[in-house]
Amino acid sequence: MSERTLVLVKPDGVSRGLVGEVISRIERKGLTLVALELKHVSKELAEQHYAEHAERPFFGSLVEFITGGPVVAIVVEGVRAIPAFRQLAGGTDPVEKAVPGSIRGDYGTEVQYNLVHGSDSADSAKREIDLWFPNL
Ligand code: FUP
Repeated sequence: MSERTLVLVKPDGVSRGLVGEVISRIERKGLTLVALELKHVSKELAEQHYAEHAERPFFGSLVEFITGGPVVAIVVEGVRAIPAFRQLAGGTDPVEKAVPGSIRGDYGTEVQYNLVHGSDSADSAKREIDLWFPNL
């Protein structure tokens, strides 16, 4: 069963020139790009995207980071696309959780600067795709 997920290459991934690398890994996995946009993220969009973390101590700095430079937002489609991209991304902490071979495990060291986002469930994917691509 095909499904869609929202992928973000965060400002650190864009500024480090890793957009092509992330897209390449998505394509090599057998997933398809459905929509793609380079976006400057408003504070409002960032706060909505990370609403589940609103009460966490890192929320302010996370919103500041994600609005601090352009982000590449991508809708990715394919069989088991949601867990498949989470596998490509690796765990949230690039050193403690993400293994080498994953995007975060290969390129990251700090939790906040973990390069990519991928929806974590079907409900989140729907909510996030509606938020980032309202016309899709
Ligand atoms: P993930 O689903 O792997 O992107 O991770 P979470 O939804 O748990 O966290 C969202 C983002 O919050 C992470 F990508 C980075 C940031 N974060 C921190 O900055 N510090 C933390 O302790 C946990 C998460």
